[in-house]
Amino acid sequence: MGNAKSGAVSKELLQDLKLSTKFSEAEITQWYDNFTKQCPSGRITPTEFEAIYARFFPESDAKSYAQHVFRSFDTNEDGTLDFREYVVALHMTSSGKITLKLEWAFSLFDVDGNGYLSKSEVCEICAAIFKLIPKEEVPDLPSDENTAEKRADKLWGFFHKDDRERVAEGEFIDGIMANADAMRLIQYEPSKAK
Ligand SMILES: [Ca+2]
Ligand SMILES: [Ca+2]
Repeated sequence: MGNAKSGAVSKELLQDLKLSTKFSEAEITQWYDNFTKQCPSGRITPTEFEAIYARFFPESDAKSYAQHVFRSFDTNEDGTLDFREYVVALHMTSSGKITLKLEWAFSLFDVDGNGYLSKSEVCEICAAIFKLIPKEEVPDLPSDENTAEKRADKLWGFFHKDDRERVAEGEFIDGIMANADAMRLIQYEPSKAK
């Protein structure tokens, strides 16, 4: 019954996603239904993705952040997000496991994808994150975090590296885990969520 539905998620993909994300079959099927409803083409474009972020951050400029997040999720680098990439993204960002979130954060900061972070990459992502912060919240920020440059300097300081050195994934994760301030600087969550 109902097995004639052409839009169902394939067995192979279901199996693959169950293994790589630990989500249940029911959860994956539910997301697939939502995904195909909201995205009949089966692929999310960068423009659609930016629109989602614009809705989520109505009082700020989320465009460059959305572009970086999109890049970090588009693991096969074909310029769109398919259902598999979407579910893996959900898995990484919604997981309660901090190391998993930080692995994703590392890929977000690793703009050129070479497996290391440079100071300029940290500056670039800190600038994108800073643009997420609504202007009226900026005066309330600590004085060493109230510009994108200061935030990048502070964050870089947690890795104990020279400006010309680079940070490997393990060093990034250790540096963030050891400092609550660092954890705050690599993200921005709207405070007025409710
Ligand atoms: Ca893709
Ligand atoms: Ca890099």
